[in-house]
Amino acid sequence: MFTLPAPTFREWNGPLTEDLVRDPARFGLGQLPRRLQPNGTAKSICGFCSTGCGLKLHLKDGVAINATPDPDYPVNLGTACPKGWEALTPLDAADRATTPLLHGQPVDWQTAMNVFCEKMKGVLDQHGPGSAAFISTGQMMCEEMAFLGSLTKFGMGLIHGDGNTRQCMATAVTAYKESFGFDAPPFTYADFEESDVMVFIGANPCIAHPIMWQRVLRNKRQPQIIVVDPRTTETAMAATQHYAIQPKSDLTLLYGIAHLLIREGAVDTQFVSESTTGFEEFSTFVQAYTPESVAAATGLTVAQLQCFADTIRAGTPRVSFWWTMGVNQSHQATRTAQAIINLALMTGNIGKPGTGANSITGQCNAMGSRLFSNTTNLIGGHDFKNPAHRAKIAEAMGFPVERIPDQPSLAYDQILEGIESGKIKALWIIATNPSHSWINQKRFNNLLSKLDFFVVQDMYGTTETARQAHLFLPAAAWGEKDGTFINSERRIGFSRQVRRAPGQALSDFRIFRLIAHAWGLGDLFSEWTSPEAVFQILKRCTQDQPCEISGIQDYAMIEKSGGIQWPLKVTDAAAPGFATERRLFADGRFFTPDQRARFIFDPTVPPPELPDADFPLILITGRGTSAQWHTETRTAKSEVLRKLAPAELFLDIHPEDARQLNIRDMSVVMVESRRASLTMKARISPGVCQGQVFLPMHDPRVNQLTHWAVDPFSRQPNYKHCAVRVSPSTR
Ligand SMILES: Nc1nc2c(c(=O)[nH]1)N[C@H]1C(S)=C(S)[C@@H](COP(=O)(O)OP(=O)(O)OC[C@H]3O[C@@H](n4cnc5c(=O)[nH]c(N)nc54)[C@H](O)[C@@H]3O)O[C@H]1N2
Ligand SMILES: Nc1nc2c(c(=O)[nH]1)N[C@H]1C(S)=C(S)[C@@H](COP(=O)(O)OP(=O)(O)OC[C@H]3O[C@@H](n4cnc5c(=O)[nH]c(N)nc54)[C@H](O)[C@@H]3O)O[C@H]1N2
Ligand code: SF4
Ligand SMILES: [Mo]
Repeated sequence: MFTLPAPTFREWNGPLTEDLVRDPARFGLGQLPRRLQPNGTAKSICGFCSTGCGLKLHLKDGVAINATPDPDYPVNLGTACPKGWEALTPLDAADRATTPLLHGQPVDWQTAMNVFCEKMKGVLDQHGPGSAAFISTGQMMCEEMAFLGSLTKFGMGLIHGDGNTRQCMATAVTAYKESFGFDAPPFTYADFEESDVMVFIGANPCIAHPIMWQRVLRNKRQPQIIVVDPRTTETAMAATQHYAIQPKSDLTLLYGIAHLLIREGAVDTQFVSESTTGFEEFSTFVQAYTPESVAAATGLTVAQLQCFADTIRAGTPRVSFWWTMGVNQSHQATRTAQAIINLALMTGNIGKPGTGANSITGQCNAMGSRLFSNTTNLIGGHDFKNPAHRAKIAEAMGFPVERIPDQPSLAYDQILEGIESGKIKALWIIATNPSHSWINQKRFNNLLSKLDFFVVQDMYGTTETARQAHLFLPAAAWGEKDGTFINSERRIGFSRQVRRAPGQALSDFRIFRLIAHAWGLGDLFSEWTSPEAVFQILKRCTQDQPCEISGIQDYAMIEKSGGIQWPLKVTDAAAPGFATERRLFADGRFFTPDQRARFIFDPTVPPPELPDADFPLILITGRGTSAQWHTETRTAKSEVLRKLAPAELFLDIHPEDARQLNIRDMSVVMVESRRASLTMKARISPGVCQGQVFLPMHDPRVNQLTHWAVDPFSRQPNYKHCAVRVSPSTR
């Protein structure tokens, strides 16, 4: 039996469980928020989407009982979507996890730690450092992600760990890094208000980012709004131009628009020559993308292509480009994101108000995960393979440099393939629910059964993933812990504790601390005492990086400023009345070695699973309503949010396809892909094009249908394109 090492943290000076029972507050158990007026209000940042709205939490006897939008926060200016108003409700759900569970049975933390260390060490000792992996999330605080990534990789000796941001933002990360030299979304939300033309590609902000959409509505410049989406979404309906392209033909479309702009001399030649490389090769490359061939591939007319090009041509004031999952979740996702970047570069729409090639993020802290999770990048946007970077991080953290691995992690899909092939034997999943949200769900669930040891850490023990865990660790949730989030526009916000965690649930931060202690790494992590102490370590790790935040003193400064966008150096912060909001690339200099942005491109190829005679329709998946969040572990707990969403799963199908298939509105249909068959009701909707059907991702069954395919550069799954057939159900 594994025994706990001698205590190394000051606050733990006796056997773990006894201490927890005797003085639970020292572990954050049942702890009340400090520093707050017991019946006053506290400010925090919403823990759902990446908009990062400010909320006011109204306290009674020190505990939050109600949430309202913060009128003073610069992001949301007094508004919130239904999820923000209902932010506290999921915390009170009856199925909140209150104890660790071993094979479904409640155990105490001491037992949980014993099992964790014994099993993980057993796997690592027997099969080597590559045999255990973790999957993290964009829904924990920066400090927690950094702790997890550092504990596992610098402490426990793991090599592989990735996050659910692979499902979501990996494409934008790869595209920005290659094109700009750093993962650097350049915009601020003020750009929504300052554009003359906004181009939304594969994005449905009316549903997925409703408060960003409020910022669009505040634009007083009577902007043109272009939406590129195969479906007539709520956002497309609000647009001035909607291009309902053939799914996954975006790359062809964007090359075709570049072709037209070049042909017509509508290029910002000064910006291109001073600030970019590769334009000549790009010009030659797009010659093949003639309007006629592009019209045929995208399903648009030549006149539509011309109208699109005319609207964004250089010399048009202030064009901004915005993209989300319709782009990131594609078979040629990285190149598509870069084709958007290329349009912004060639028209000189970058670094100025109302411009930019702007990726909108998904989860509340996906941006934090991109910088601080220590998964694909070494913490702070560094490179595991670079010896100087390893030395710098070792010094910033006070760790021996030998502890920093010199190879990056496998990507999420490769970790799963490693489990399938028997190379990876132990998996630890934190704050994500892949048994619902990963592609080709049956394959995913089958491979889990190959694990020798499977740990899940979640606020509910009832999720599809948690129910399969050997060991389950109960986590405190948003509102029950302190830490920072980084929103879509690079704004660091402070999210604070306003509730007690239930039962024995501990914040993820505390769980990582407990594990560090149990593993015998207390000395190594002796500085990692609180989220705020870790924030100071993270500041050191960003020194001299494009994302440097050394000028942010502490949490109090973040709160006082209404959030602060990176970068903020000490010298920036010293300037009187320093700007908390900043746009990148105003000087036309990028983060590449020659300080120029790069035109990157590749020929277009067809999607991996095309419709055919057996499976003639294309299935698109995405967000359903603004009241539903992903796998709905949280949003389904709110009666209010449940009422705002459909009670059952509907397949959206075009009237003509329905007529041909003899399907009536609201009749039961069977939807089959090569992976699974499901029954549900059909909803006849002209909002989808003929030959396509749509399903929201929130139903636990939908990913049984999807196809396991990833972009070769970002390794992000292609959730939005697979072949299905639909028939009236005989049941
Ligand atoms: N209410 C709510 N809000 C959320 C979330 C949520 O679950 N619920 N999740 C958050 C997260 S993590 C994310 S990543 C974001 C996602 O935000 P979005 O990306 O805006 O949402 P999706 O619905 O996944 O996809 C956007 C659109 O892409 C379109 N699309 C599909 N295929 C293609 C294609 O080939 N080309 C083009 N141009 N478009 C295509 C779809 O029709 C869809 O309308 O939302 C965030 N906000
Ligand atoms: N078909 C299809 N599938 C998709 C997509 C799509 O468009 N179509 N989109 C993909 C995208 S963009 C994303 S981001 C993923 C999202 O997929 P997931 O990450 O699997 O979805 P969530 O439901 O957000 O899962 C978060 C989990 O963390 C738990 N949790 C919440 N807060 C905390 C906390 O503080 N600590 C701990 N330990 N646990 C916590 C929640 O209870 C929940 O179980 O789905 C992807 N899947
Ligand atoms: S828009 Fe996003 S951040 Fe704002 S309240 Fe809604 S879920 Fe929260
Ligand atoms: Mo996402």
